[in-house]
Amino acid sequence: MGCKICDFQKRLATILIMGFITIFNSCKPFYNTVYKKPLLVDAKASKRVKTLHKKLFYLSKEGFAVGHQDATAYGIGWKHADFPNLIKSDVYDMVEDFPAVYGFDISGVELGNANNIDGVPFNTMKVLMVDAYSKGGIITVSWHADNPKTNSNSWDTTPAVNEIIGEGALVEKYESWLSKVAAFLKSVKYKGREIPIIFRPYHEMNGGWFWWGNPNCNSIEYIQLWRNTVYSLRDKYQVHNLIYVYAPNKLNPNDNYLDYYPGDTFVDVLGIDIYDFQNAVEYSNSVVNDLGIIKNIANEKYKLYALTETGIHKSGGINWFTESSYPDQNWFNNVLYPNLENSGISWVLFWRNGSGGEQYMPNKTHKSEADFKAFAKQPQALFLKDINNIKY
Ligand code: BMA
Repeated sequence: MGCKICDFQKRLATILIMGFITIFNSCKPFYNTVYKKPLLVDAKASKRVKTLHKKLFYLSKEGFAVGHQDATAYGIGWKHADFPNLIKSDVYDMVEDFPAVYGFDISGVELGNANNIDGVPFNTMKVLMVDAYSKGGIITVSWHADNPKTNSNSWDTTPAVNEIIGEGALVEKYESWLSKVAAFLKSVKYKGREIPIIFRPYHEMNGGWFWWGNPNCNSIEYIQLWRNTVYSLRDKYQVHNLIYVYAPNKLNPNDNYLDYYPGDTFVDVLGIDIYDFQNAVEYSNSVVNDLGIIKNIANEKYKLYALTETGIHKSGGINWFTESSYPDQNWFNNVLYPNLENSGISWVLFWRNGSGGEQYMPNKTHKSEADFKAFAKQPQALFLKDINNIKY
């Protein structure tokens, strides 16, 4: 016959040990000597934002998260049609895993439109964002805002910034646009709370193709616009689920990365957009050079950094991936991976697989499918399952 008192003592001991383990785990400090407390733009950033920032930090020690713009919104030959029964993705079709980063663009939200510039309904976008977040995915949002002066699109380079800052005539109008941006970003909720979003507005400002870019807006105006946007979103509309990314386009010889930089207290992550215009050598040089510069700045400022847009591009909207003179079928392994390996970036985002000649990610049966599958197996290329396995 067993000793009841001994049994009781054993059970008590087990309960105490479990209790200690729980207390010990929950007391594990969020910050430590490796991951020091960052200076986030938003001092009131949600716990989820802080956790996302920490996740981006730790994953950059293992490799880089692989992202795709509009990953689940549409792809080659399909469009969120089967939604919500099926979440589809060109990446998943090739590698049986989702991207780790999901990009979305909120162009049109400022006008109260139902669909974004590429025909993605904002309601669908929200569900796709929440689905991605619930699976452990990272969400990033860009904003091809219309030109507030002309009401034409972002590529209308009529100067507008000086009218939406300071005493400008369109300040109120722009403020109402920001209120709609804020309302949308705050409305994306999972289990009742806002999901964390990496927000990358006013990108590629060192290029001349957007109304907020050089020379359509000078750096003083740009910085004011950026800061005002933060003041509105963060302070006026109390949006606390954002990580802010500053992302110029690839640096031309006379560009200084920090030319338009809004300041350390207004930027969380340093980004850059670099495309391969069918010149792998030039592309590699830019990636190595620009990421090298950003890495130094980021280390100095204790910030994260990322390759916020990339892919092979051909002006004129011809689908480069289906052309006979395709540049390098093994571009992902021959050109991209060697440049990104050990670069220290937190993520890379491939631009969208749209119709009408814009395809930056292969899809099933694409001539680079095998190459992409091999890329996905590279140790530092992290997809959704990989980032879910990282402890932080
Ligand atoms: C740009 C292009 C456009 C698109 C916009 C927003 O880079 O791809 O065709 O409308 O992004 O996604």
